[in-house]
Amino acid sequence: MPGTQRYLRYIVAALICLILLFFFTSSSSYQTPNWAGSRPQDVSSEHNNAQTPSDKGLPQAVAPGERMNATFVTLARNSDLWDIVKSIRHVEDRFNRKYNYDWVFLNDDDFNDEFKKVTTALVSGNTKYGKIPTEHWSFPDFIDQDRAAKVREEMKEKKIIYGDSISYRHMCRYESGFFFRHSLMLDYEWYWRVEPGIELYCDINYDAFKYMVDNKKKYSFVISLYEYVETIPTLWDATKNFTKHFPQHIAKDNSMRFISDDDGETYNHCHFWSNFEIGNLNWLRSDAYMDYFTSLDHAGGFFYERWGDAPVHSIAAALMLNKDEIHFFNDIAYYHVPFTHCPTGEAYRLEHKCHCNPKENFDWNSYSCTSRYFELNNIPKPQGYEKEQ
Ligand SMILES: Nc1nc2c(ncn2[C@@H]2O[C@H](COP(=O)(O)OP(=O)(O)OP(=O)(O)O)[C@@H](O)[C@H]2O)c(=O)[nH]1
Ligand SMILES: [Mg+2]
Repeated sequence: MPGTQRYLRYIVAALICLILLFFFTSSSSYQTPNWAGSRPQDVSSEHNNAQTPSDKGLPQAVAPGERMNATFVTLARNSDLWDIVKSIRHVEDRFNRKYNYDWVFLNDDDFNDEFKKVTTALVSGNTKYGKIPTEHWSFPDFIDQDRAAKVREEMKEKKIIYGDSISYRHMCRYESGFFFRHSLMLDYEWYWRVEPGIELYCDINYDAFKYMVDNKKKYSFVISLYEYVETIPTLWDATKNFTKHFPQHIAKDNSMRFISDDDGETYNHCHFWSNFEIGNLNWLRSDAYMDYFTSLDHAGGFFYERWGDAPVHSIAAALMLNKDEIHFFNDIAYYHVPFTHCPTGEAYRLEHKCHCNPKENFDWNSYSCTSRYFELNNIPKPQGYEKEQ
């Protein structure tokens, strides 16, 4: 009997060992292959369907209401692609994904397929691509090319920025007198200019174009500053020549005090920085503006000096529009190298998810002209501006 009992004990112990062995081996073989195998399987099935939850896209948060007859407009080369896509991303994320306005791209060359494909993918509105006619991007016949070449040499020696560039001069002349007449732009009444490499720092939760329409604005800015004097030595003489011949184009309630400290005798070099503009195309197409551009063009300073479109647009707006037709978009927080407009006032910045550093705001810097705009228009400066001076 004791022998039988011992056998039974051996059998029970062996059974227990077998059960334990089965339990351990089966649990590890259950976990390991499934853990290791399930994820690659899931991933590959996602790839097969080419659809992750985010691929399906979030519902579009499109703002209700009417749209203005407006477009974004960008002058660019194919080589600007990877800088303009950054700008588009900012504009879409902060504003246009809710409004879906069109975007016109202009170039003195043909845009290539890559440029068109990538920008079209990013813009929520329709995209249009235009080639600039050669006669809008070349030396007019009344320009003495030898004289222009000599000036470029001199400016190169003086190290004036873009002083030796022909294409920069064509660009400034084009932005001054032609972009609003391009056939693609004729469909629109309002434009918002966007350059490569800009940033928008705050949400824009209303239609800036509609603001312009509803408030009878014609031109707007976010940054103003003094122009580099060497690029425009005779621009003011040419302007005075224009005002003498076309006094009828000067607005009664103009902003002369923004651009001159001596009632028009001399130019103080203040201008609105035109790499950002929201404006009215019909104003630029008006006789008043066109007479100004034509008289400046014949004076030759786009080529014999290096007149920029910023002082040209600004002087025109200051003289030919009434004060209340020019708007400062304090709420459009903006960067174009090297200056930032970051709205003054913490409450606004927090509410609009701004990501600019208020210490970098240029508005109240001594090199900015924006204080003059506030004073001229009797607008109180925002609370806290002193701390940003
Ligand atoms: N198609 C075309 N576009 C140009 C040319 N030169 C400049 N642009 C565009 O004209 C606008 C102004 O040129 P920018 O080079 O930005 O001039 P800027 O703003 O004075 O100077 P930075 O931005 O500091 O270089 C931008 O939208 C450029 O993409 C050109 O030769 N051809
Ligand atoms: Mg630029």
